[in-house]
Amino acid sequence: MKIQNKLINSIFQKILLIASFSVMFIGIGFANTNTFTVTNNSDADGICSPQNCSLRQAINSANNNTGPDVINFNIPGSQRHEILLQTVLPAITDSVTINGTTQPGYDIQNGPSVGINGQAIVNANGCGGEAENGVKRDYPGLDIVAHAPDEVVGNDASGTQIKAIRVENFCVGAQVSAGIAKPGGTSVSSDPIEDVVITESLFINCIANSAVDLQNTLRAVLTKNKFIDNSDNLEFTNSAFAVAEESVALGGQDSLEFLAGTTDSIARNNLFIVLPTTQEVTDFANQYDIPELVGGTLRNEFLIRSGIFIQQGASNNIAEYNTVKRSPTFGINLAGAGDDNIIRNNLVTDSLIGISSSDSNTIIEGNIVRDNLNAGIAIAPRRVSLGFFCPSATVPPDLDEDGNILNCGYTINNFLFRSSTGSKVIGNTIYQNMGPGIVVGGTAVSSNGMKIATTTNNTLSKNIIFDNLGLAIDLTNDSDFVFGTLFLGLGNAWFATIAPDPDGRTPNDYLDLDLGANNLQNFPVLTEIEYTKKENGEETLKIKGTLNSEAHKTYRIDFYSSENSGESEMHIGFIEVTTNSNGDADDFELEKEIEMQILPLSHHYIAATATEVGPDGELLSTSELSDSIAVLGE
Ligand SMILES: [Ca+2]
Ligand SMILES: [Ca+2]
Ligand SMILES: [Ca+2]
Ligand SMILES: [Ca+2]
Repeated sequence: MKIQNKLINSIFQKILLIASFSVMFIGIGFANTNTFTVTNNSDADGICSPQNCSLRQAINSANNNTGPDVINFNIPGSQRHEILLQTVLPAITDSVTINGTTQPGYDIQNGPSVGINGQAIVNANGCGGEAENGVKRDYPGLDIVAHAPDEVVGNDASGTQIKAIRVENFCVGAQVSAGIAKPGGTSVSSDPIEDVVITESLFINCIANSAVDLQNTLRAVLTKNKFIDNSDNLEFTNSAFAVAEESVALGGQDSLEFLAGTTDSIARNNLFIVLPTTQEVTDFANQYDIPELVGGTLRNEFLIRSGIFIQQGASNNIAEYNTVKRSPTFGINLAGAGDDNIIRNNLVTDSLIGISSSDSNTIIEGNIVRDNLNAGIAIAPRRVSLGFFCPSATVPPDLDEDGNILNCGYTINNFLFRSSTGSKVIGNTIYQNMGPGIVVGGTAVSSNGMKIATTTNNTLSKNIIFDNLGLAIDLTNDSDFVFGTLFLGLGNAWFATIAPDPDGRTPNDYLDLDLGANNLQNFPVLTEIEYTKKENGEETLKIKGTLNSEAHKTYRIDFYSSENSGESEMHIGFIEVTTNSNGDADDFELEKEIEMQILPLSHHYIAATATEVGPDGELLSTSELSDSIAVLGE
């Protein structure tokens, strides 16, 4: 009997459990998920009703209704609809999908057909200054925070999606804040937020650290967005597994930044034109209905810097398949960042320097780097000058009328130095740059003349380098050849000092005892090429040479053929040699059958590099390119 009772009780409990699960399921599936449809472009406050609903009312209602909701649009009229906000919208504190593609007449080619405009807020309140209570003025457009400050039980903005919304004329004053969509809230200490998606949206004239500022996000995805004339476009801070792809940015002081603590994130298939032409601006403005920019130039060029900027300890990120054009500093810049970032298969053109790194273990691979005003690719130490550095908005700086920092709360007058070691620059195509193809160098020197940071163990291999004004590869100890950054808080200044042709060929020295960029690795000396044509028509080349470097070490000699001397158009093979006690690897020899695939008939010149091989077979510092010798004599 006892057993039977127990069984009955158990069955009863199971039924209760199932019943309660059903209630929960119904609760999530039906009772709590609402669709709020915006029916007008007013800025009315309150809550949303089916007949009369502003975007502000829809956000209020979605926030109040715990659990994911949907905000759709059905505003009468086929023209583009603009919601002129008088005050900032309520922060999004609960998961919501704001879907601009639902507005009748939406066409992805024409961009968002609904949008918010913050001009009246900026007109009334100014931007970037300091309010009376000492709190920075923040007027973001769409502010996505983890949850409400009063922590409504169950509220969580994770999973929020913004689709096809035009976001225009907003301003965020505080340093850490975003322009417009800022998941994670106004400071980096806010709670993390997951799975935020921002797609097909258009950000215009948003003055802030960034038009889209992702902080403390996991797995955020930004796809097919457009950015024009913002002071910055897109930033990741303390984020992981984020993706920014298929977006276009015209202007922006840094088009895309991976900042402090950002890891395992990807920027892919984006087009960043840092200094667009008038025609490019006009085309974009016509397509997206920005009449004030037609025939003109961007308004926010004053702080323009790089296309992709990875800094402040961001590690293990990837930038791939992006096109970066016309940066007045660096197309892609890894500066004082974390390590182990990968820059691959990008096209970088018409910038001051195409790709630069002052970090460790950067992989720069398969990029096309051409038509840059100085070097194509530069690996160098970095001197970071910290004049007034305001690292946190919790210490708001005093500003003058022009936004220049008068007092930062605290200041650091110091220089930071950073070496650049262990990078792999492999398989890039580098041509028509106005300086060296690849430059490795710069010994950073302290104010009292001490050499502090040099750049070593960077491997340069299988790069296609031709038609540059400087050397194919230049190792230099020119102490002027350092990259500097001067942080002035909101008044960021930026400088990059680099000589277009740092010091030319660095002579070999006996036993290679000299130090500096890549330890000023000695290059091989090619001595002879033997060309043989056998009776069966088979053609072979024997390339002979010598290397003097450190004693009892192993070096890899890479051979390249080219149409012109001083270039490396095609990698044709390599051998490893070991030096004796005099540092000599005499009379090494590479024998190669000539095949069209490996040596086109026009390739009359052979040159080589030497790369130190470490004890475990790892490739370390690479030399400059040797003098070329002609295959068949001159
Ligand atoms: Ca909700
Ligand atoms: Ca040199
Ligand atoms: Ca040397
Ligand atoms: Ca040396």
